[in-house]
Amino acid sequence: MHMLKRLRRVVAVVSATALAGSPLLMAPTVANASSTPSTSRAAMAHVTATLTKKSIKLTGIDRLRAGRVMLSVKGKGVVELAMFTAGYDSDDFVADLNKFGAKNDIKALKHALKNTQILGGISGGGSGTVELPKPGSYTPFSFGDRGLVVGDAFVVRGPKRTSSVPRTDGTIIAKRGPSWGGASTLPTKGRFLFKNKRSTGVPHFVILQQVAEGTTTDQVLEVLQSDEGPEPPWVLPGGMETGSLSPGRSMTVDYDLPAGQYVVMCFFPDPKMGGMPHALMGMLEMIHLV
Ligand SMILES: [Cu+2]
Repeated sequence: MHMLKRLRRVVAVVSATALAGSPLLMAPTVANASSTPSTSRAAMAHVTATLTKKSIKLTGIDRLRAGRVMLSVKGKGVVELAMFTAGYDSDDFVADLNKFGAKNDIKALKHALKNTQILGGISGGGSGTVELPKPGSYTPFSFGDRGLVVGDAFVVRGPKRTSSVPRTDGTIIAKRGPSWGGASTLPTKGRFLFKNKRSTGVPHFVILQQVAEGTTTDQVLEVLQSDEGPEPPWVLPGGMETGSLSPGRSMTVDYDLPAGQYVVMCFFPDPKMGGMPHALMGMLEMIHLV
């Protein structure tokens, strides 16, 4: 999906009363995002999520232990994993996010975030690793065109498995500001570590959007802030996105993208800024895939 369409949808939701029944955020998969075949068949458990319009089915969850697991996703959209606090469940999550989506109800967004740890997620066709921090119940979910899809919860048991982060080719770090840190160049194909620093206090996700060489973050911001207008010529077809991470969490993402310049963005709605997507608060950075 094109950057502008995607952003405008987020902005529309954030500012909107007109979208009842069309909960929350964000974007389906971008073309070109694809997974690197898994080479390490080591001890790490492998969960596969299959996303349809109405459901998320998981395999590989029997006798799963806490710790890092490989996650592969099939279907159109991003499948993310959540862990809820005691007394809060997926019905509450859906209700809060629908309230936020329909009426920009910031209280509902804050309530959801207070009770939910988002542990990362992977786009359809992709793979990566996420960490299930402790024994307990985990719930898969996905935001799509038709709203929020939630799958059945699954239980993981302890003791936690010692699971090291796989080797990565670079790091993308969400920092306070909100802003980006980490690598300024990555290979065109490989695996990056995405880390959300605890000090950010809010979830973040990664969108990589290919842009023409020399495009500036000011140019991107200007376009994101405008409601109208054609897709600018510097928007190029390469791109991918991840699911969100709560503060202090990390995930790894396998990717394979065309070489060139990319803008790194996050559109997570900021609860302290009236639900403004982080990119509009300046969470934009240019990197190169070489
Ligand atoms: Cu963000």
